[in-house]
Amino acid sequence: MALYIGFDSSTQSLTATVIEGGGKRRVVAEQVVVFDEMLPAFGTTRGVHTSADGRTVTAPPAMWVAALDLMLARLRDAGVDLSAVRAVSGSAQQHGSVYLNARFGDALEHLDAERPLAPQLERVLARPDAPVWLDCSTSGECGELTDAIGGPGALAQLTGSRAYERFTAAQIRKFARSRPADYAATSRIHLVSSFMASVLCGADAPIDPGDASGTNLMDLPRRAWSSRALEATAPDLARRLPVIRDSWSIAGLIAPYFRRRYGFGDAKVVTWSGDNPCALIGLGLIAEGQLGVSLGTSDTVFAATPRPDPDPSGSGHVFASPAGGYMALTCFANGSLARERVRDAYGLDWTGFSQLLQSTPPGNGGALMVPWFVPEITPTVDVRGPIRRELDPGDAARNVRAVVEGQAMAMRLHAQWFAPAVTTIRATGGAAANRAILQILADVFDAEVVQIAPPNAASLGAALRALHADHLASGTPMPWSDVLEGFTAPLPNAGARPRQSAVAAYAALLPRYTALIRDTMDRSC
Ligand code: XUL
Repeated sequence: MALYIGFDSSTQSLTATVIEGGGKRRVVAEQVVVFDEMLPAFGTTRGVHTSADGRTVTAPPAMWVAALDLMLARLRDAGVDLSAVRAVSGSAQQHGSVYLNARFGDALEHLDAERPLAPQLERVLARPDAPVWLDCSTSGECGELTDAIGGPGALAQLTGSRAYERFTAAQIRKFARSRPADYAATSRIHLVSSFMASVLCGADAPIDPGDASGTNLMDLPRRAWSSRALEATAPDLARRLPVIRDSWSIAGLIAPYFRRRYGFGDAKVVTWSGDNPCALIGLGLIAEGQLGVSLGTSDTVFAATPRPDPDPSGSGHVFASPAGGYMALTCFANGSLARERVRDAYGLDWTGFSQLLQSTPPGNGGALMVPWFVPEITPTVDVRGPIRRELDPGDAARNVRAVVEGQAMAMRLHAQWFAPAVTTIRATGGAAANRAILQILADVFDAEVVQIAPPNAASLGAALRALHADHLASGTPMPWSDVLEGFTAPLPNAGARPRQSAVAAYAALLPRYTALIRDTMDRSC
């Protein structure tokens, strides 16, 4: 039996999807470690620490490695034969950066299998907290980086995105300037993905082009660090960054720590990638033509694309795809964060939320919500909302519908630059289990929404990447279509088809929604 593990180290949890890659091709196990609940000592709320003004958002890397220990113990105790694992890979929340001192390499080489990981690695962190993608405290740094490269268009042409607060370049610049002594003591800066891969293989792992695209530091067409962007960011940055290697490269064999403690054999560690690039694979979107929607802590919409052409409006991103080629993506910070705020405000659970959603008509009788509960990424605004029109804050049912409709209409608007006409949407993420939410997406996009069987496309995508890379490294390469076979087919009788009366209601509502966003932005400037 040949097993492959895909991890997803995301904002609120660590997921592992274990697949059998031989003749049977099936998901063997899926486990989730929820940070707040299962690792309460780290004191996170929804996986992060947030400053009083809501702008600085960090998470402790020690928590992510503690979750890895917990996860492997759970997989072993659930009867997964870890000695049969041929390769592991992973997906991680994008943009976050981990700052390590000169003792990092030595600590990785000498991990004691009798003791847990977190206390052994805490002392190698040059800062105990890592800035994560929800951080929006670096507007000044973004402006400086943009000016140094010659404007937002030039930076997007070079790196795939204009400067974004959460992207790694702005975060590194802020750290280097505000804490120069700690920056001087930092010998290595990893992304969450390459940090986790380094721990697994016991040595510095490379960064893949998919996740490096979320740094504003990589020359996207060349898939190599851009010396201009590095110089504009912080002094002596090149020697602090790991190398960029193909997403299918082998970072190393799994470290002795994991062999002794959990019973792994010679498992390969395949370079990790970002959660969105991995979700692209896990949803089976290796060729152009279909749209992926991930309804997680962030909501993202994405699709494979052959060329690295940036969004002309400047609000989306182009990333390298881990299958080769590129992916276009738009990210919204107010994903499940906004849905949960509405659910909690009316004292509902998810069943109650769905019931109320189904009790109201498409278009909500004209009631609208722009669901900006935390500062939004797309469009980039610091407005705290939500903003309501013709919507009574006391009306639970209409507020539930308004948050989901507002999110779906925002996705439609901001996916237009790369997907003007969509026929099929592949959905993943926690909220994709909710049929009523999928129905709204189908009606707003006038497209069929399908679901794949494993609930977490990012960890499945990581497992599939491990399978693909293992075959390549073993001299038996497998085309992507064969890798995906049996794993990413749409589930029968799931998902949603557009209903023409609802499609018409949203076609009428969309211009009003666009005007409401424009009005709000004009007032906030
Ligand atoms: C993408 C982004 C988020 C994180 C969430 O640009 O910021 O989707 O990757 O994990």
